[in-house]
Amino acid sequence: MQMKLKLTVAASIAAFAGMVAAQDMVVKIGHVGPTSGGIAHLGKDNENGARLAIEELNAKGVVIGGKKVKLELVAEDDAGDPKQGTAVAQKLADMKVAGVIGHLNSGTTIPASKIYSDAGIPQISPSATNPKYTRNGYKTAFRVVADDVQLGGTLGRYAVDTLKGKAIAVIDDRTAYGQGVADEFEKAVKAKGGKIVGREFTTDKSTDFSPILTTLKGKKPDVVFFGGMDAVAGPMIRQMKSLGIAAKFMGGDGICSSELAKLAGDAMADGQVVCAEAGGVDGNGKKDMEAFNAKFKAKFGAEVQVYAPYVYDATNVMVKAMVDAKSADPAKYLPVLAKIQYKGVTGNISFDNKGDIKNGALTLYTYKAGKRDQLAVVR
Ligand code: ABU
Repeated sequence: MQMKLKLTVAASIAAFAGMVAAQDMVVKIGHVGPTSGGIAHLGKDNENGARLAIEELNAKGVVIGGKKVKLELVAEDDAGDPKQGTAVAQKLADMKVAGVIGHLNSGTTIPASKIYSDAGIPQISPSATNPKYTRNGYKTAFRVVADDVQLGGTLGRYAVDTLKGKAIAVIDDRTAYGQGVADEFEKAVKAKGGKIVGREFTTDKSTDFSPILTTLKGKKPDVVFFGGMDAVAGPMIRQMKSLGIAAKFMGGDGICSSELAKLAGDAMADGQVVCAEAGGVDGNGKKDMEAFNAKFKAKFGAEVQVYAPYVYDATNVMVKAMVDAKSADPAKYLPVLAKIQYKGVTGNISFDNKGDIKNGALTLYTYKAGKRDQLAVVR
């Protein structure tokens, strides 16, 4: 009899808990990146940054406007393709997600930003660096990393001042990111009095670079800059070695991944590659970033590629804005997001009136023994 009573009480408690859980407000947050195709490793890295943030927030418990909230990640794949990017953006807008973290590529982020703006949905890109993203006047567009003007400019000055490049060649993949960062690099090299000996083009899906590398070889470059992503840069470094081009190889954040060392294999000499991540921390901030990297590796069994910590922070920033605004309604939390002050694993985050991060940093890296090796954090 007593046992039966105990079971009935336990069942009632479970039913009540279920009722409470059922009443939790669900807030959907979209994440978009290329989780298929040549840079799927980067897309998954970003997506896992969002997943980690949302799991931790749900475990801690999020209350918005007095209501317990369950955050739900809606993870979408745009394959790095502008058309698929806008299709996925429209799907998220139709689903009325409360906000979007993404996309990863500038070429998808920029066209998608119009759709989010029209729908009034806040968007934070953790990695798209083409300046145009925040120059369209969309109040919904935010970015937690530096842009290509800063990236290309810093790398161009580094090529002339520090690497002492005398004959600098430039290649880009004709994407919004690759071409943009290469143009900024070239501008900075010329402003420093450096010499550009050649400019060649490829695509973000190419695998054979022999024709353009052979043309550049004749110009005897001591530095080759590539505007594009690691999946193309790795084989390009291999083919440079096969052709006997012993130049330094530079690139922006798109090549600056953990994966690049594997993609280039033994063709990459220690110190040969110099690249820059469009963010970074120094001093005491390094401990938090290292702790994040260790936690990420323990959970997903993979090194951070580039931007997982920026996605993690972007997700936390968006949810903090909802909590502070006491509402997940985009119209209500958007003005709070625009004025947010947040200290994350990637440093302090606040936005200027365009939606760009204030006082954004860059981290210059090289590779030694197949691992990224930090050279400097610059602002
Ligand atoms: N920023 C490098 C990778 C993403 C992009 O801007 O296309």
